Amino acid sequence: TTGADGGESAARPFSFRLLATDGTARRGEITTPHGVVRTPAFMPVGTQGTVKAMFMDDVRATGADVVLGNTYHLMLRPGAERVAALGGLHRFANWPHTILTDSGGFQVMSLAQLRKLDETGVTFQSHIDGRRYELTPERSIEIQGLLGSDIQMQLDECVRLPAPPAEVERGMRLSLRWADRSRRAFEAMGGPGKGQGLYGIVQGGDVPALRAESARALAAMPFEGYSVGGLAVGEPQAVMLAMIEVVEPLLPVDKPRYLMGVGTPDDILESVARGIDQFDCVMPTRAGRHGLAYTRFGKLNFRNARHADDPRPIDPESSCPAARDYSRAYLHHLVRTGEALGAMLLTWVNVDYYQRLMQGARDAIEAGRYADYVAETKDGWRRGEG
Ligand code: PRF
Repeated sequence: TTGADGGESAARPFSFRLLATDGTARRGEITTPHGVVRTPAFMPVGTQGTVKAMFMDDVRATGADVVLGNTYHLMLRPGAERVAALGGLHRFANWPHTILTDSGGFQVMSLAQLRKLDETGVTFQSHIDGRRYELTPERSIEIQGLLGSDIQMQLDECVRLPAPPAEVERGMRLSLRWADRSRRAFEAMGGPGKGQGLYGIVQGGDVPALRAESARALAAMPFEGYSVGGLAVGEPQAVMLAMIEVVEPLLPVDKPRYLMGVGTPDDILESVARGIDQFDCVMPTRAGRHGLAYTRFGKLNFRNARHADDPRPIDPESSCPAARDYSRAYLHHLVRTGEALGAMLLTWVNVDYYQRLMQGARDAIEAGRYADYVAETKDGWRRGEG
């Protein structure tokens, strides 16, 4: 059937194909009702149905195959039922390609007031108008279905680190019970029939035995993919990478793995080396709005006066107009004056750089030279512009 947004439904069910490996690094392809996602993939964050300060056409042109939306924000405003009545999130946001939604629990715990978490789910007060809401595994799946997202997440509890192991264990076990309820709800609401995918989320903090137990239990359940949650929440990078190394061999090889909320370009390169296929992070978009550019020469802070008289573009060889067609002096001026265009251009530069980074990773894995790619890329950041 063809949906209101022109997307094919059951005709193109969720699937994952592994195309090449290089050590533990993987090159693959996720197919969803709204297109093909080349992995390893970076998914720009579009919390409110917008990748902040960018046109969707430009997001697409950087090479993004999928963007992320947030259950928490969209359920509060404009409301999931309203988005559904308007034809779903793809049409609402003018993004006809793949959409992944997070389940809301993580955002409730970081943004909402008066939160109460129990076996049933989480109740909270809206940070917008103070109204009370309840988010259960079932309601989260219902909302993600109303939004029409192609890749959905189970409701989970992410325990911030450092935390006592007993607290990490409680959150991990609760997340496993919610995984089961989320799966039942997803099937009852017809998700698989619409070709959508549901991912289970591995928790277990920085405790290897809890990580392993979580990964094993989820792998025994029928999910289309597996997320690794509860990382990049205050622990050192070495701990995050060690936890990935614990869970990676326990997850099904024929399903995609998504590391939630990560990360810096360095985090991404190191995690791809350890078998992660999907990433999202506010870093490129948020940094862009704060005057920071990610480039192949490393980070550039456009608040810094050293750019004030520099007539060079960020990168004359870039295919991104924002990096190629505007002088550094002008970008510095826009950032210093707080002009909207400064945020727009630097967000574009960063989203483009992250997509170049991922394209490079995909090409290198196919060519069996991923380790060299990582070394060369890091060398570029270190060298700067010579
Ligand atoms: N769970 C969910 N979303 C998330 C996380 C998580 O643990 C993280 C942790 N880095 C980011 N986003 N549902």
